[in-house]
Amino acid sequence: MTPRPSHPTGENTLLKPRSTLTRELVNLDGLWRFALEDANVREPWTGALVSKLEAPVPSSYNDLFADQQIRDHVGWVWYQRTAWVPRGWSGERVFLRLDAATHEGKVYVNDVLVAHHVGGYTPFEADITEHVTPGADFRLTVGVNNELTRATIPPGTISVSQDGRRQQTYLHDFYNYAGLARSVWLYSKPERHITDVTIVTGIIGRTGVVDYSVEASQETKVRVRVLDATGREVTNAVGSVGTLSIEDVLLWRPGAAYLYDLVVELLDGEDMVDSYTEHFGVRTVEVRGTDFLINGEPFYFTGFGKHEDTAVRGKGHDNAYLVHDFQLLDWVGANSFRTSHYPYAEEVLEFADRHGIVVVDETAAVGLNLGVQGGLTGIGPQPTFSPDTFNHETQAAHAQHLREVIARDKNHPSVVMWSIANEPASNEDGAREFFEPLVKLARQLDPTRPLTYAAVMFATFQNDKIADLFDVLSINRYYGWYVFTGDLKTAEQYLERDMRGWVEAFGKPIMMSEYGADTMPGQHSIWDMPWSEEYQQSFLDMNHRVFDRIDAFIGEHVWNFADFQTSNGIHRVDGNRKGVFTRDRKPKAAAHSLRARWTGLNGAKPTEGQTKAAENTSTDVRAEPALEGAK
Ligand code: GCB
Repeated sequence: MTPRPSHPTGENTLLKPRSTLTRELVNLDGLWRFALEDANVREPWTGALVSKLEAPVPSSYNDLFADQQIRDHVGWVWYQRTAWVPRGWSGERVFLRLDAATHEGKVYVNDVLVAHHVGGYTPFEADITEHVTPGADFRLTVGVNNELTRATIPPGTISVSQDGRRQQTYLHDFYNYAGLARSVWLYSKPERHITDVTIVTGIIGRTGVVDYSVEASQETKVRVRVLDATGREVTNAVGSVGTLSIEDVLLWRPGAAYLYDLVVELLDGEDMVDSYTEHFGVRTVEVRGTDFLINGEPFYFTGFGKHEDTAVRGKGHDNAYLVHDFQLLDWVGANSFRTSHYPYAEEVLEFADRHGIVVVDETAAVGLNLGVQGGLTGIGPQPTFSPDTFNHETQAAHAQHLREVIARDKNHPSVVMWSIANEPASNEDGAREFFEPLVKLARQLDPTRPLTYAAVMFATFQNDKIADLFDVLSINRYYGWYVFTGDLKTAEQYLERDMRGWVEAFGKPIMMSEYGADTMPGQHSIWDMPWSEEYQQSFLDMNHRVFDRIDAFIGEHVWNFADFQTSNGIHRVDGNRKGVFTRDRKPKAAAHSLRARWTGLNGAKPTEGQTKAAENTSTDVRAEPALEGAK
């Protein structure tokens, strides 16, 4: 087996490739030759990949072919195409950038391995100048491996079946789609070039304060200019680190985005050596008491946990779905979403920046929890955090992933909070030792944004070991679905007691990061019948009654925006059906009731006038919840 590098090869920059005055960009999406690895299709790459199959980029490969072996494949697959280096690029440095290779990627230019990266949802690049010739073509071969292990984020386990097939299991329900699900780029940069730009904004009165810092491949004079949305220069400065002021600033606000451009130029005397433009918005984010403030004003999150998931293309990025999903978010009155359970394609964040949708940016650390398989108790047969289970190697992979996510997404105004894990075993011994250094690292990498993690049902306000390290309590709860199924009255009492317990124990803002009920469109009932469209509505209404009674509540993200594909399991009929929209984005009845609630709220905290007082507000609960049927 080839060694697994712990960090991207090449320059450690995750700046999105853009065409500018000094940089050119060639998109390499399209149909590539494709094959599973076998005795003939494998490294070293010294020739053509011989296969009848072609796979589109960007797309996951799993659902494309009528072949179970491909869908269930565990290991490497290979993609190949020919690419041309434009002849005008002589004297420039030539780079390849893969926006994602899920979960491990290797890149060959002709016969040379130029990049190797682990981590399926973050980009990596390689400087291939020495291996290509402007005006000539080259053979580009990309290997992608979908294996999840204890040393990957997300984690998983590989076993071998009795008949010798390798099988992948993992600790999250969404399907482990793999392949080149995001774009591939060939691009040029000048010899001396900008490698990183960081922008942090503040507001003093009517002035926007913009702290910037620029890194370059060689020390060179730096000039920065701020342009407003009409392209007019509003301020400028010289120096690689500095502060700019924008008088009468137009703020980036939820629902009313306004973006400026920071044009960064490297100068040699008066000659421009390199130029790169980063878009940014001026806004502040702060947690104060039990409020989440954007630009100093309390913000109430309405929206969803989403997935990158559509039929056939799996997690393949698709601009038509991007536009349509945001239209539906707007239609339903959602002001935000969480990138559950991995960082999404950069196009999604850029779209959110432009359209004023607020994002909780989550890492791919989903499933650091062996207890979820433990059923009734939530304590698995093995402890989650131990030398034999999730250990220093897992933690190192998580840390590296955090570095890459924050490096990639730090300048997006839409991103207001990092969620560093989904449903870890925060109730188990070892959780604090695992997470405390990661929290510290995240705060070093980005001191400006609040931190959260989504807490699993088994982590309660009494046994959770890490919540005090974070700024916002994000709670995933399924009262009325996995517990008290069909009994919303009891569910309401337990939910309220649970939420009030967190608020009293930690005194922090709290949001529901997941609540939802599987629903078959077309299933109807006059009773509280799970799976019916009416039950999904009543389930959400019950949750909202509780949220509206608790002052510290700062938001609600329904699980899930749309139905999505899962691994095989008896809980699932063609995937997870907790979508408020179907997988092809048709509204279930709950979409209409959410719309009525959220368009009324308009991003503000619910007030008494906006919500009906609950009929039954009693929190006198006698029995302990039976966790029977819990996942
Ligand atoms: C959860 C997970 C989410 C699942 C969901 C469910 O708690 O965070 O990934 O899809 O439950 O529907 O079971």
